Parts: sequence; structure tokens; C-alpha cells
Amino acid sequence: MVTNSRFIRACRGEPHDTVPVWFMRQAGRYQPTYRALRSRYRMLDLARSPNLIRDVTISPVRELGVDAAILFSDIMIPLTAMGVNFDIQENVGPVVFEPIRGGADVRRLSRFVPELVDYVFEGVRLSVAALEDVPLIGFSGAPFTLASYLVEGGPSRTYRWTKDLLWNDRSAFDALLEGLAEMVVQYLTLQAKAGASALQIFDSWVGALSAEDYREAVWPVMCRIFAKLQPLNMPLIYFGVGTQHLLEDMGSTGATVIGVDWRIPMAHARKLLGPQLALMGNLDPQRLVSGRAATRAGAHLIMKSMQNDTRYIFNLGHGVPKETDPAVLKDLVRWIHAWGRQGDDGE
Ligand code: 1CP
Repeated sequence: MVTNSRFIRACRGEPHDTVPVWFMRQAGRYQPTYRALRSRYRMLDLARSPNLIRDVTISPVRELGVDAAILFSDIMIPLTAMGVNFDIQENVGPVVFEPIRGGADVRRLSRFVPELVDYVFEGVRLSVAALEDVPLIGFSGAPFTLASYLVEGGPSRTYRWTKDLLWNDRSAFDALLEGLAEMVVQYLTLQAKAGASALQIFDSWVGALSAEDYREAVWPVMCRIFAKLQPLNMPLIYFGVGTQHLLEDMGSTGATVIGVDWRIPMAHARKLLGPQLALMGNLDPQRLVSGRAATRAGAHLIMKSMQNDTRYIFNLGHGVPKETDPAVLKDLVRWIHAWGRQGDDGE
């Protein structure tokens, strides 16, 4: 476990030399090196090979100079170890072949068998060895976001069937989230034991819920997960998109770092969440596609509003878009580091 890095120190509110930065989806399609690998392997083949996991995981650290690596995998991977059949399809995302639509389908899910995804933990070990003093972030999808793929059968805009299950078959919904929560705890604990230094839970689509539904049906599940992870004594990051209306509740789950999307000013998130939590975010990812000037201008506003905040980590409000020029990201990392050292325009 790496403890003396600026990323981990900022997560804990300890003094550090400059603002740490990493990017969600920092490994992926925008990288020529990743595209070259993908011309030879399918996404799921990459994610099942420990050596390739390591190569892809460490590549943004080498190419961009970011302060943390995130395990290369996908939120769907551990579901293979619960008996779920799915594929990751080009320009679509995860597709689940037999969606879960009721209690009988939920009972079909098996308990999580970690041995079936040993390649993930081996990928963590190999990545950690190659990264030396750069921390590795392990991750999992959150129960609601995973359930949304399992129930819809793929990406969705309305979450028709997921909400239907919540409102019309609450015991099946609860059983599904509970089974997934048990997996999340075991899966993340094993990533920590394999050498990860921080853990992130992606609840990407939880913003689709009303504040009342979140509080009542999801928040208690998240509280139980974070309580079980707390003994690992490492930063626990919780992130979702479109979560302005949920932020305060997300902040009281036991997570120690909250990932904020780009729609809300970072300083406003700080007011809502109070001084104790670390915050991570929140450049509009689309600025990257609009080039260096648009990127620096957005980053300038965020850095100005968060200067002197010792529990702040620079990131995007969501993942790196595939149209991003790597040179823009590399420039951004240098620029954030320089600003964090000297204040204002950095260089
Ligand atoms: O063809 C390809 O190479 C597939 C593109 C791709 C990649 C690079 C997918 C399919 N997954 C990944 C890797 C991935 N997924 C990582 C590691 C890379 C990194 O961050 O550096 C991580 C952390 C994820 C997590 C993930 N997968 C999330 C949560 C984060 C987020 O972006 O919100 C979600 C929602 C997924 C589902 C998924 N997998 C892939 C796609 C295209 C999607 C999104 C589909 C949708 O819009 O619903």
C-alpha cells in the first residue's frame, strides 16, 4: 500500500506539495497505445489477461504523468463470477443476455465466487509492482448502477425496468442490491489485499433516482458497504453523475472522498459536504475535446475556487471522451501541478 503520495495525502487531508490529478477513464480509446492493443484483442480479452491489465493500467502514468493509476477492468467483470452472461459491444457498452426482471431472476444469480476472477487480483498485483510508488485505485460498480445494467439488459436513458422493479417488486429489488453489495465488499477487499491503495465505487447512473428513492432504497445499502470497507483504512471514493440532489446523502454514507460531476460548482459541493470529506472533480470532460484553451479555461475556474483546499483532488466530472487529443491531457496535468505549486496561472 502506497501512503506517502500526494494523491493519498490529499484524500486524508495531510500536507502535500501540489494538487494531485488523475482522470476517470484515463486508459481507453483516446490513447493510440490502447487502440493498437484493441486492434488485436477484444475488450474482454484485455480485461482477462493480467499482463495486459498491467500494461494498460500503467500506461496513463507513463504517458500523462498522473498521480494515480486506476485498475484497467470494467464494472461488469465481477458479475461473471455471479453467473451473469454479458458482452461489451462496440459503441454500445455492456449487454446482458438474460435481463433480471423479477424475484425468480434474482434467485438465479449465484453468490460471488472470487476465484473465477482471479485474473483481476493478479492484474492488481502486477500493476502495483510496476507502479512502484504511484498508488493504484481499485474499483467496483455500485449495486444500483450494476443492477441497472442487469435489469435493463444494457445502457438505458429512462431506467424503465429498474424503476419498475423498485416500485412494483421491492423485495426483489432489495434482494438484488443486497446480493450485489455482498459482492462489492468482497471484490474490493480482495483488490485491497492484492495491493490497491484506494478504492472507488462507481455509481454512475444513480443520479437517475429522486432524492427520496435514493435515501430510502440505496443509501442504506451504500452505508453498509462503506462500514465494511472502513477497516481497510484506505481512501474510499464514491462517484456518480447528475448527483446534485443526492450529494449530501452520498456524503453521509461513510465514503471518505466524493467524486463530483461537472454540473455543480466545486465550491458549492464543498459547502454542501462540509470540510471533512475530500472532494474530487469536476472539469466538464467535453472541454478536452474542444482543445487546450477551453480545457485550461475550465480548469482555471475550478483551481481558483478550490485553492487552499487541502482535501481536493483534480479530476474530470466523468470519463475522458474518446475524441480527446492526448496532448491536451498531458498539458492539463503539467498545468495543474504548476498551479498547485505556485498559485494562479502556474507558469
Ligand atoms: O471498446 C472498448 O475498448 C470498450 C470501452 C471501455 C473501456 C475502455 C469499456 C466499455 N470499459 C472500459 C474500461 C473501464 N470501464 C474502466 C477502466 C479504464 C479507466 O478508467 O482508466 C473503468 C473504471 C470502467 C468503469 C465503467 N464501465 C463504468 C463506470 C465509470 C463510468 O464511466 O461511469 C461504467 C458505467 C461502465 C460500463 C461501460 N463499459 C464500457 C462502456 C462503453 C460503458 C458505458 C456504457 C453506458 O453508457 O452505459
